[in-house]
Parts: sequence; C-alpha cells; structure tokens
Amino acid sequence: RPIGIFDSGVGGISVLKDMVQLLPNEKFIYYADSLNAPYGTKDNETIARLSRNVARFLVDKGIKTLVVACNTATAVAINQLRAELDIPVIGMEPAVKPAVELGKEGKVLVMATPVTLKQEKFNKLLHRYDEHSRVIPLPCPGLVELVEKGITQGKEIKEYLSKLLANIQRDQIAVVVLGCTHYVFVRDTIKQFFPSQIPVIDGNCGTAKRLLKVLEDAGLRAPEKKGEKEIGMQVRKMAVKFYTSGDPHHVIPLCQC
Ligand code: DGN
Repeated sequence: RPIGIFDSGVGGISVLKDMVQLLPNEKFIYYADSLNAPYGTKDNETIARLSRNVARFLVDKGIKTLVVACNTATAVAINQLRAELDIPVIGMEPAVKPAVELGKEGKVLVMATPVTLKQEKFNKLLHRYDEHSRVIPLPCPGLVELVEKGITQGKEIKEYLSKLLANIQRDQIAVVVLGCTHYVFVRDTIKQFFPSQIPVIDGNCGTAKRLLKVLEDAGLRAPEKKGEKEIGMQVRKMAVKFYTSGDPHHVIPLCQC
C-alpha cells in the first residue's frame, strides 16, 4: 500500500524528496491542494476542513500512512486527523529543537506562515526548547503565494525578502529555520541574506526519519525490491503518483526535481 502525503500546494514536494530518498522501496501518493493555497492565512476551521477533505481523498486511494507535509495544517488539524483516521498520521513542526541543539551562540530566526506561529503547538514548542528566549518568530505572509507561482529566485523574491528582513538584526542571527515546507525551495535566495556560515535548516529530514520509525514500529515497511539499486532513480520516480487541485503546470517542474 502507498504512503499518502499532502500539502496546501507544492511545498510538501520538498518533504517527499527526502522521504523517497530514505525509503526507496515505498510507493507514494502526493496531493497538492494548490487550488486552496495558501492555508497559512485562512481560519482554523477552514484549514481543518480542507485537510480533512484531502485526507479522505488519500484514504480512499488505500494509503497505509498519512504525512501532513505542511506545518500549517499540522499545527491546526493533526489532532483531529489522528482522532478520525485509523492509520498512522505524521506531521511537520518547525525545526526549533535541531536549531537549538546546533549549540550556536545567537538568535534562531523561525520563518513560517502567520497561522503556524500563532498556534498553541508552536508556543508549546518554544516552551519546551527555547529556554533562553533565543527564538525570533518571523511570519512571512505572501511567501507561499510566490512559491506557488514558481517564483523562487530573482528580483521579485529578493525584494520581498529585503522588506521582510528589514527590521531583523541579521548580525545577531545564528541559525535560520524554514518552518514552512514551501520555503525550502527559496533556501538559496534566503541564504544570500545571511553570512555563508549561517545554517538555514528545515524539518524535512527529521520527518522522513520519523516516517521510517513509524512504519517500522507498525510493521508497515515495504519489502526491499530486487534490482532497486541497478535501476535507481527511475524506479523511485515511478513509485510516486501526483494529484493536484490546482494547475498541473505548477506541480510538474517540481515533480522532476
Ligand atoms: N507548506 C505549508 C506549510 O508548511 O506551512 C504552507 C501553508 C500555506 O499554504 N500557507
């Protein structure tokens, strides 16, 4: 059975990429709810309803596990999805813990959607790991929309970021956290605003490892395929099915990355 993975749009493809690499024998179904992107500026009730609709679509396809590859949908709807579904449900969270554990002196800048940063879940995360109040939450309204349009580099995004970061004392930042799966596609441009030694991290690898553990614990891992190593990436690409509620032309270039 496949693993279902969804995001409010194309952002979760960055998570899928890490999962395919870690679990090459698994099949995946990815759903980009681009028609309804961004989730990050909607009210909680709407986000929960949209997440539930996509989850149902994927469950009807026979998935064995659901990955909510969206920090916003996780923060708002994961408890409800877990209560309603009888398969394991895995979510995202801004990589505050890994950022703090890097042990760098200075501030941790967490870039995420306004909704993610407003949720109780994010406050709990800070309470748990941000003992010395080093975290600066930075809501980035409008950034998801740019990525959904395929804009990840160039003048427009640089102008957006310089306005966004205008009031941030960048020389005090030791780590930047990408707390939205869409922002991973903008990492290279974001990096240009900070000295080269500043790590710009995301939570994707951690979530992929969590998926591996959950599958193992539940005895749900796909058996190894013979010949997988010989055919490599070709097999991996064929094992992912994409669906979108929006314009397929936005999804297609990222499916090939
Ligand atoms: N990729 C989603 C996230 O990680 O929060 C973006 C949510 C949105 O649509 N704004």
